[in-house]
Amino acid sequence: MSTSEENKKSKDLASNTKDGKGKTMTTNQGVKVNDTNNSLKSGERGASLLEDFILREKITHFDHERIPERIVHARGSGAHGVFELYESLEEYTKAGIFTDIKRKTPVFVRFSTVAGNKGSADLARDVRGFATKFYTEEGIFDLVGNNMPVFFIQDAMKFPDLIHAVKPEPDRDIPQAASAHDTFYDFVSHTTETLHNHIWVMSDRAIPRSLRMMEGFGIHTFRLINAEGKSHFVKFHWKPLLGTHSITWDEAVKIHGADSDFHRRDLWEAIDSGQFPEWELGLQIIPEENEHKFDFDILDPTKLIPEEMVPVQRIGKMTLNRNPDNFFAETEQVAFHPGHVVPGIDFTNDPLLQGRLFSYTDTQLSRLGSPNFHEIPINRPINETHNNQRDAQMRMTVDKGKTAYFPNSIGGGCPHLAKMAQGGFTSYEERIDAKKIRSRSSSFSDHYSQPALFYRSLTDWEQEHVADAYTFELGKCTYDHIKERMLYVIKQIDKDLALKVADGLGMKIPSKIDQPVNQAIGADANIEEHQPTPKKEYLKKSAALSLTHLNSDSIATRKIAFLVGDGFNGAQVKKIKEALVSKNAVVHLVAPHGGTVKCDLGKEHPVDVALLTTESVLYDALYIPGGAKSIEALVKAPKSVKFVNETLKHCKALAAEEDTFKLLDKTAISMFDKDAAILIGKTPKDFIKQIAAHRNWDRQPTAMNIPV
Ligand code: HDE
Repeated sequence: MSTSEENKKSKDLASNTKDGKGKTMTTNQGVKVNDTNNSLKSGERGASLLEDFILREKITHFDHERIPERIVHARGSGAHGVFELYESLEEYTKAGIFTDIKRKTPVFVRFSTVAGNKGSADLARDVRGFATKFYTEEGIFDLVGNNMPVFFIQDAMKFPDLIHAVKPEPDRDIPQAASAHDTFYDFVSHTTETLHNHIWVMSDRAIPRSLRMMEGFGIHTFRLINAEGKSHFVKFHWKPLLGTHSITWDEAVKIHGADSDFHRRDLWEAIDSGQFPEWELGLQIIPEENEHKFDFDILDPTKLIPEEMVPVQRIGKMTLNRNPDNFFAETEQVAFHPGHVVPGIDFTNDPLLQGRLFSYTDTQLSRLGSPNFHEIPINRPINETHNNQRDAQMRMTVDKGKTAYFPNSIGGGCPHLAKMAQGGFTSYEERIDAKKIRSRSSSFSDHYSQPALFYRSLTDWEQEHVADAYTFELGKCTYDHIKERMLYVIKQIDKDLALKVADGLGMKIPSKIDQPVNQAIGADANIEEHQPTPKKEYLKKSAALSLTHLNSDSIATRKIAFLVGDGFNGAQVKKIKEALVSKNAVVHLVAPHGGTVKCDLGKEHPVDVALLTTESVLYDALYIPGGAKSIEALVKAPKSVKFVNETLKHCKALAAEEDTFKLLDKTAISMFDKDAAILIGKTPKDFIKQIAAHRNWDRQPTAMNIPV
């Protein structure tokens, strides 16, 4: 297929784009403009005149440039791409994207943080949104998921409470994009269903290395419906081909200052340089008859189905291959909706999903201002749409003809209905025979087993990070009774974890607390009956939950800093750089000054970034070439010692040549004699292996003591 044919496959916005190249400036009414710099005045130093329609049009448009940001997931980054299927899933679904292996389905993905506003920093400790719009031939399918497999709450009714608790406190509007404050922990400690998602947020999953290196999950159990109308339950997973990687909290805090657009920039630069991020779509498929065979309720969105119980089948690949042309038109105006499904995909009764099916249309009405939001280019399906809906604000379509009703004879009965065999959507005929109640199923009452399973499945260093995160977050709370309640509920998950956090807070774990922990119940409900049930251990560990099992051999797009001064060893730099670049890593020459640096061969090399304007936390690994003059220059640049020490502290790979010890002796390197990720005078192969390993976590207990 030619490149132009390929491009046609991605969502085509061409008819709506313009760039003004070579064109004359006009008003929005098409009048040519001959001055856009001066308003019309009554004399050179006179008052401006109301008749200046050019000024008024320009200012009015400007005044209305912003639309309300999303109440949640306001900060986002998007990209276009394509989804390709490996094998037909005809047995389970009739959806074309999951049965036609010849198709290349265009997609648009928007990643986001949840709590912060549109201008907040990328590295907040938070859940990440992972929303995918599939422009299928049968209509739009939106998979609006997160980078964690479970959610905070079980019923949509609690969503405003959760979000009000985590957002900045309303009297002072702080803290921005941070859960570390009283109102959030007041809520969490009273609402134990939150504890599973919460412990994921305390883990390194909440501070990803890159949007390209995180998993995605549809969270809810959905249904797949085949041509015979048979249903299977399904959970959706995105598995990144670059592996799943995170950073440390110390780096996150520093990246906030060094580059608050770290994730957005990383996604843009990777796509721009042709290093297209890829994910495989995985499905966990559960036959209808197995619905009640688990130790938990598969309709409960605070539960995951361990991969050891139902394996994830990888069924296709998504490649993000094009940056948006315009952030506002695409990333900001894109409107996702879990209710956008196509024949072959259907809902379950998960009470969180059911509430979402209402919320997402409602939110678009307030954000995008009209029920015609589907006409905005990024939201338009690629197939034709016809119905009798008409008018409303900002209608773009010019509907022809007399009839806007059904049934009709004047319009020839059109648009006519589609039978199921012609692809008409019919809902799965689930049997319902029930009383109308406002309550929570007791099958949703196990709030401790899965947070405990998650914690048990982590390695020592991951558990250490979780304990540190709880201690940091609770340390920011000011009410002792909230911290005590939290210590009490953490103890129900894992006693050792609670002891570590209590130790860090300088507090004791209370043996009992005044009020019941689960208060997500009605006023007339029996409080005792709704307390979380005792923890169960139906699985010792789930390997898939630890980051150590989600690695990849690739070092593509990893950023490696080469610390150099004038006189560096040119041959060494050439050799290591070539080896890294051949594996698609990105190399930056970091020098004590900007401009160019001269190597020992007398050649000038452009400096990618001066030490003063960068930080080690923006890189994945460090290489220091030899060259006596270069090392002397680096010794004189005080920030280079900090650069090395931080690389060590964050357990990253560090390769240096034998003659760099004048610099290395000033750093903390001697603390790490047997560190596998410190390579002195070794081959590029060893370095590449260490970069691919992401971090040498064995270093962590010592690294914590490096004072940077
Ligand atoms: Fe959302 N959510 N949500 N959410 N959500 C929105 O829709 C809502 C939930 C998720 O990049 C809003 O268009 C309710 C779960 C993502 O544009 C809003 C409930 C999951 C995005 C909304 C939930 C998500 C949103 C705000 C509880 C993971 C960003 C703007 C019933 C499966 C999509 C918008 C994008 C956005 C409501 C729970 C993921 C207000 C009421 C569970 C990734 O409609």
